[in-house]
Amino acid sequence: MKVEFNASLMCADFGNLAKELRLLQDAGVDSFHIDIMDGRFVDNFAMSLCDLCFIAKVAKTPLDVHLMVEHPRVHIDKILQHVRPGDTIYIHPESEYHPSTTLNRILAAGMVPGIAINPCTSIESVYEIIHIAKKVMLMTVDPGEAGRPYLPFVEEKIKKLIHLKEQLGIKLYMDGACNKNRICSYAKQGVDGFVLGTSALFLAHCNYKEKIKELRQGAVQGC
Ligand code: S6P
Ligand code: MG
Repeated sequence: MKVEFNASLMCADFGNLAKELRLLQDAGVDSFHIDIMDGRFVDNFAMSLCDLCFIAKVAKTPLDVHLMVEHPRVHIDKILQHVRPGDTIYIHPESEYHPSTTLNRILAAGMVPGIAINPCTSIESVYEIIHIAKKVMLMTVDPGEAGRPYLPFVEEKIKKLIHLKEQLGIKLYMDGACNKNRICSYAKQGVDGFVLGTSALFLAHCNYKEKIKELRQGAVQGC
């Protein structure tokens, strides 16, 4: 099974965003990961609606919108106006009183509903909502910024979800500090995709095409 690579655009060169999108597309990334923040759920702003609107207009690659905002139900209609059918929208169940309502709105609009869960959120506390989500993205760092330290205690949760994913009918993704070694190891164990930020893709003088090829080989053959 092909491992998915989602390029975290908040790590790209915003002065040359159109060129970055072209290069990443040519390199064969599977989606553009768009981190939208409100400065409340996390202490940062990163990307917002104008960025999403521009990217959705020019990109051929599917979008992977990661909402790190309080009460996403308040903003979901604005987000849904800009994405294209089949794009994925992740909400954090920790940020919503009734996450099932918001996920069902995403589903009804023809998008793929996903949940992103913080390192300190247990599977047990989101188990019911996983039945609506098609994708679960495990944060392996505290969300808000690129380049944050990996939190090793999430490993137990990743293994539990790998074990449950078939039964739950979900795909499993990792976001945060996904470096080459972690990608090799977790792809082999059954994680379906990885968000690539400063740990694997947005490195100084990186040739995206060569790097994606190298990471794909590692995911299949091991490091
Ligand atoms: C930030 C956001 C992430 C980062 C990505 C950066 O919380 O949700 O998607 O952009 O994790 O990757 P890295 O390798 O710099 O940690
Ligand atoms: Mg993210």
